[in-house]
Formats: sequence, structure tokens, C-alpha cells
Amino acid sequence: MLSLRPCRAFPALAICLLALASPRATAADEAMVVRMVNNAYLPDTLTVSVGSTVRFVNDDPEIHTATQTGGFDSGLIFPGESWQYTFTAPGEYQYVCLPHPFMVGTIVVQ
Ligand SMILES: [Cu+2]
Repeated sequence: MLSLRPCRAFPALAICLLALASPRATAADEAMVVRMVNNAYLPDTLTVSVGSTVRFVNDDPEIHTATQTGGFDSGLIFPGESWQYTFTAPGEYQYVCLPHPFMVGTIVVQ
């Protein structure tokens, strides 16, 4: 029966609407995001102020990490997932993706 279709679709639709209704990130929040796209960090260098939380979002179909030698380590970030880290000290934090060592990025904290 054709009329069943909208009913079946409703739960998914409700989730979509909930997502749209959640509070919007401010411009400042959006700037604190590093996306992983096409096996690269975007942006590859991000400058933030001390105390900022940076969210690493995996928009790729592959697993990535954000790993600083001797420092922070996201562990595996699966496709569609994210991980965040708060930078409490000034400095230049260089990091790589462990499965893809050619993926490099820098967080400049000032
Ligand atoms: Cu990777």
C-alpha cells in the first residue's frame, strides 16, 4: 500500500528534524574544527587561542587518527565520527594520521 511509505520513513525523518533543531554552532565553534577529507586535514594548519577545544571530524570513508608524537592521540576515528582535544598550553602541535603518515597537520596555540 502506497500510504505505508511515509509512515515507514517517519522515524528517520524525525531524527533528521531533531538534528536540524539542535543548537547551531557559532562561527567561533565552527572555526575550531579540523575535517579529514580526501586523506588530508582541512585546514592543515589551524591557529587557536589557549584553552580552545579542537574537534577532528572524519568525513572520509576511511579510518583516521590525529596523533602527536609524545602528545595527544585520538585513537581510531571511524568514518562519520569525531574526537576532540583541548589545548591548554601555547605551542605548535604537529600531528599525523597513523594509518596514513603522509597526512600531517599543525595546531598553533597562542
Ligand atoms: Cu588517515
